[in-house]
Amino acid sequence: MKIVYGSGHHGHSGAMEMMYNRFVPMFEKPERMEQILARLRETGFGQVIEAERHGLDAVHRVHDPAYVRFLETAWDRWEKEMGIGGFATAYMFGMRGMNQTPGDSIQAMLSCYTFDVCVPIVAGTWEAISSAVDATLTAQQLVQRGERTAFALCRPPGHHASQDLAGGYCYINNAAMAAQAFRDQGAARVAILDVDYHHGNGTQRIFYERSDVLYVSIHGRPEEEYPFLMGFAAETGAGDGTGFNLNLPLPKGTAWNTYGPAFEKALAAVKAYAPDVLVVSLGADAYKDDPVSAFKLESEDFSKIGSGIGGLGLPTLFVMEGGYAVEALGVNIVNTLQAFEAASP
Ligand code: SP5
Ligand code: ZN
Repeated sequence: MKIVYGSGHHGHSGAMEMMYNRFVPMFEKPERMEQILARLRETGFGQVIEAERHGLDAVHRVHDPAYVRFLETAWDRWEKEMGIGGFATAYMFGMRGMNQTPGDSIQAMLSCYTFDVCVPIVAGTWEAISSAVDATLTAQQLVQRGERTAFALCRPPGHHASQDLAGGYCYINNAAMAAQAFRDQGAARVAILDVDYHHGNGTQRIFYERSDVLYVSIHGRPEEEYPFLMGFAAETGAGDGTGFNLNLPLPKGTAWNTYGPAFEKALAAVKAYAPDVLVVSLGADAYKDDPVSAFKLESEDFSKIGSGIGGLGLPTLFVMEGGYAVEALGVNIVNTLQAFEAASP
């Protein structure tokens, strides 16, 4: 399996995030990639290649160009307008039901284009975002040109980001962009299977009214887990997209005995849709020791996820999402990919 590494991510680091009652160093940090690369070297699995440069055309197919421009210029605007360093983050968010002027200031833009306090912007953020886009599109091209599979190993992740909103460590929705690229290059139907512990509210939003991209997600129940406002089972799509969004929320403490049956349902939904290609939003934060989540999957359970996906026999693009138990992250990701290959028909 070719693994396309977005190596330009290192400068996206050093910021803090809110953990309900205190500021902590961001969980979504460069060491995550190092751990996965180390495990790949240790096991000899896969062939790591560099991402090729791509422009922003594919990004603009799923994101508002003005939003993308904001991401690109936010750090410079912050430094110039605020005259301080640190990291750019919103001070307030949209005020529902009250008149407001979007404005052209960095504060107004942060308020308009972000939805939570987990998307800090530093000097290296845009380079990291572009690097993840390049890795994803390079891997997408490999599958488009006939490889059975490829893995985009990159950060920042993407599944919380929608057309014009960043949140949950995510700025550009890499998986959604890849799904759209497959559609634009001839696939009639694309399925996205999101096994990150969190609901991919951004991906759901992007494809909610469409029947040409199926979104299936297994995640912590929104009643008790981030992103709290979306990810309910009743959200099944709208308009043309009715019936093409499947949320499988599970309670805190979920281990394989509960996860397994939901995973089977997810696989069955993908199979029934009969897509031309599958995009997997691959997060490993359902792991038992993950610091931001509450499922109880073991490292061996990631092998079950990989073999279940491999058994579908579809051209499959894996795109990296979350996973913050850094010591185990390499093992969990590589277990998934190895089992996928072993189970592939
Ligand atoms: C891509 C991705 O995985 N984004 C996740 C963003 C989650 N941010 C909110 C985290 C909530 C922290 N929960 C703390 C639980 C403490 N045990
Ligand atoms: Zn997650």
